[in-house]
Amino acid sequence: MGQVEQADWFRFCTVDFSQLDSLERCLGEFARRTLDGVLIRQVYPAEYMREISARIERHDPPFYIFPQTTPPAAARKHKHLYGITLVAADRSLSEYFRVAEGFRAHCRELFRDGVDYEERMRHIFSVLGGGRPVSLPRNPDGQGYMPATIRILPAGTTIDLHCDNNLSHHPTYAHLKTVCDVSNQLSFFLTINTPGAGGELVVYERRWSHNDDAPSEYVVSKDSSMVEDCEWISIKPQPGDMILFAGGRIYHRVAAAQGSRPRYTIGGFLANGLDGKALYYWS
Ligand SMILES: O=C(O)CCC(=O)C(=O)O
Repeated sequence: MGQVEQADWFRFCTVDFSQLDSLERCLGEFARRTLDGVLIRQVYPAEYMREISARIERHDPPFYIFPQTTPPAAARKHKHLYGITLVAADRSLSEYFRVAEGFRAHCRELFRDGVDYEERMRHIFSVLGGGRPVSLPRNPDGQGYMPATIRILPAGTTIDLHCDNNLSHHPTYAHLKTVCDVSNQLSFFLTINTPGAGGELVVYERRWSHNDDAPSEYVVSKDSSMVEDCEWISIKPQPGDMILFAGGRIYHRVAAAQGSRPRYTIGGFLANGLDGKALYYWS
């Protein structure tokens, strides 16, 4: 089945950052499943994103690169992250929490002359959550989780088909599951740079079901045959735009980037605290 422009299976709205208040409490709609995604335009000016792209290109500040590559510049040819995700980290999580602390400092430095990235995300989530507090989860030792990762996709690379509810099967999610409802997590990312062509977020009509995963099995990417008969929509946010969508239960992928400029995004996940009050974000 082909692409559809508007779909009743993907309820989506687009607003300008200056109209953010019109999204007040929209997280309730995500919870009731009457909303599947929002695109917030110009969360940062496109011009500022060009400056942030140039810094990422220069590896300034010197973020931790995953996977580790020697020399660091060799990573450029391949898909890689600045920072590390919970599912990529080793089970002890000592590396994860160490990298998280460095990432937060580097991220503040990356946005040093604009609005701080974490501050802006927390503000947006708080408005969307009707004024609820927004926190970074912390482990029992008080160490903070990764607030986001920067995803770098050079030409030809993709993020394959997946559904983020599957991530919580990974053993490294054990503590996070005691803090927030990871089975209804939302995905968000801010686009820093778009490649010349490609790099769209493709969302499918297919919804996640427990039966899709072998019991408690985490898989990096799902077989594309799962969506071959499904309708789909592709979305290409522009630099400075942020998207938040129900990536926990909607199958999605990122199409191959093309051209000489890589695709840069920064993002993570958002979920309701089990106490019913706070919202939590992590990567
Ligand atoms: O484009 C990105 O940064 C990641 C998109 C994605 O697959 C996700 O948010 O789960």
